[in-house]
Parts: sequence; structure tokens; C-alpha cells
Amino acid sequence: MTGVLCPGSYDPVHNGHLDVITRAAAMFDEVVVTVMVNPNKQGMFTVAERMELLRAVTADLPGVRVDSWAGLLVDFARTHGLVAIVKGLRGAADFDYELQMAQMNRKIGGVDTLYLATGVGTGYLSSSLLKEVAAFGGDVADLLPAVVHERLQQRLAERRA
Ligand code: COD
Repeated sequence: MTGVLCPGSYDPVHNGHLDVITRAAAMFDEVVVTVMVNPNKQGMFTVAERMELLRAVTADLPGVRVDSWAGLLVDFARTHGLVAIVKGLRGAADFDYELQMAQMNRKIGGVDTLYLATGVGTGYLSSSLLKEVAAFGGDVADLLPAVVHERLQQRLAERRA
């Protein structure tokens, strides 16, 4: 059984993430979508909320489960017997930092990183950009799963109240 992890902040999950997770699920027996906890970064959604949304939008994908981890990615991979990290690559802006992380993860943990080219039509998506556009009233409804869009609108309304 070959398992991989798809790590990220997922604050919140969007269609670009989901495309990568779906394609990874078609290639590997097990995909662990791992919400990485960053104690220095206050998100719009709590880790528990991000996991709940991820579970909702991946419920129909065989072999996919959702977890979280506070620590080094390579330690999560080793602890769970996962053979590789799978990530999406949007373009040149991602590349330098991703290369640095891939090499560091290989050096400190012996774990390789595989990159999937961003999906057709989702390369411009990022959680931070979507949150910014939505906060200013822009329409992002077709860029996020419906349940995520609904929760984003709720959270923005709570913040405005
Ligand atoms: N299309 C395709 N892929 C996408 C898109 C898109 N539109 N948007 C994002 N992605 C990919 C990203 O490339 C990433 O692979 C994944 O989806 C998650 O994205 P985000 O934005 O939710 O997550 P990031 O980039 O904030 O995640 C960074 C990590 C949490 C993975 C990183 O900081 C990390 O590994 N932290 C753990 C601590 C650690 O081990 N540090 C040492 C690293 S060497």
C-alpha cells in the first residue's frame, strides 16, 4: 500500500487544492491531507474548522483522510509510513521556495516531494487571495467548493458584525 501526504495550511481549501488532492487520490492507495499547524500564524479558520471542511469536500474520494500536525512534515511522513509529499505547483513564483523545501525535506528526512502541475484554470487561486477578494465583496463562489464558500461568507459576516 503506497501512501502519500498532501500538506498545507488549507485556510480554507479551494478548488486548486481539491484538484491536486483528487489527482493524487487517483494515483496512490492512501492520501493523507495534512493541515500543518503554524503557531505563529493566526488563520481565518481554526485547524479543526479547516479539517472539517476538508473532510466534507473529500468525503467521496477513496483512500483520502484528513489529519493535522504541529511539527516537521518529514516527522509526520515517517510516523505514518508515507512514502512521499505531493504538492501542487502554480508557476515560477512557487518554484524556488518549493525546491528549497523539497531539498530540505530530502536532507533531513529522506522524504521525496512530487509536484503536480496546477489544474487547468486553477493556477491563479490561493487561499489568501480568495479571502481578500471575498472580504471586499468580490464573487468567488465558483472558485471554492459550495460548503467552503458558505462558511467563508459566514465568517466574513461574523467579523463585520
Ligand atoms: N493549484 C495547485 N496547487 C495549489 C494551489 C493551486 N491554485 N494553491 C495551493 N496549492 C498547493 C500548494 O502548492 C501547496 O502544495 C498546497 O497546495 C497547500 O497550499 P497552502 O497555501 O494551503 O499551504 P502552504 O503553502 O501554506 O503550506 C506550506 C507548508 C505548511 C506545507 C509548509 O510551510 C510546511 O511544510 N510546514 C511544516 C513545517 C516544516 O516541516 N517545515 C520545514 C519545511 S522544509
